Amino acid sequence: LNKYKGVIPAFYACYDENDGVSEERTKNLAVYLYEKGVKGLYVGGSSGECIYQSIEERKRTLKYVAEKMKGKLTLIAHVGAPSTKDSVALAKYASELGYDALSAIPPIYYKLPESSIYTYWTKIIDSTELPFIIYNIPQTTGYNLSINLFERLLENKKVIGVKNSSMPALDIERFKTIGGNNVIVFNGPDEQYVSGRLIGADAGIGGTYAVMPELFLIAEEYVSTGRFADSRAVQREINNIIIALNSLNGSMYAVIKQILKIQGVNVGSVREPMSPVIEDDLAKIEEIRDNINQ
Ligand code: HMN
Repeated sequence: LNKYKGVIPAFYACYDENDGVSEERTKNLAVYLYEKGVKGLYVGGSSGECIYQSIEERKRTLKYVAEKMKGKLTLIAHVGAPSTKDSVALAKYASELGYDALSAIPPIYYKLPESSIYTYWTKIIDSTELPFIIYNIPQTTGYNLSINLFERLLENKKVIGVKNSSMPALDIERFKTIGGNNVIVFNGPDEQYVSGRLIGADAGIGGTYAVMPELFLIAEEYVSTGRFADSRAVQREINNIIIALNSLNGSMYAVIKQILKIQGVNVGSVREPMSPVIEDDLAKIEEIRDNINQ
């Protein structure tokens, strides 16, 4: 499981000027992150605006990233979609492309019983030979992975981990304690990277890593070498930046993309109903960018 241990940015949706998925920009972002020294990429998740994209667009993003990074980075494909049918189609496609692992949120919108959630995840898992990482993100899906369902899913040897984005660090501790060494637990909340790692997460996947990979890589180095006071100081810096990213008019991802653009990696803006950045905020965005790089 070592290939999953490290800093894994959640990959962004990369659009052209007409809001279409851009091959060139997708590949550029992948190369940019590779050169920063990250361990892998989590493609097509929340940060990938998966819920706003057609299955065709999601397939194209999966393809472009694989074409550039297969064999170089650990590639995790997020394949969760509203219907089981679409999720399975994405899973099969990611498997053909040579992804290392699959991941999926639980079913969204309708409140389904745990038996349906179990069947949903299991059908995705059964559709390919790839390992599977459960994605728990109750604040957006409305479902919080129960210990009972977690244990049931772990009976399937293809389930190798959980990406936990709920805020209680306790959840990470529980999943790690129950999963043990055969299961990899990913920290989800970037604001708690250091605490997540200390309480049991083996690695991290996050939506703000790509705009400040150096900071997460340093935090990881400090945690793994026992320099806890230093790791806390880096976490404070990270949190100041995340709070600033969320203090403007555009959605956090729009602000992040504007910063990437200033740095020479243009991945377009966000898809509506997420809001783009506004002219009045551009100077403040420059300031955030300077804080990241100081
Ligand atoms: C993904 O699936 O693309 C992200 O990794 C999801 C991730 O856990 C993010 N959580 C949410 O979006 C709710 C965090 O990385 C989040 O972006 C970060 O903690 C800033 O709040």
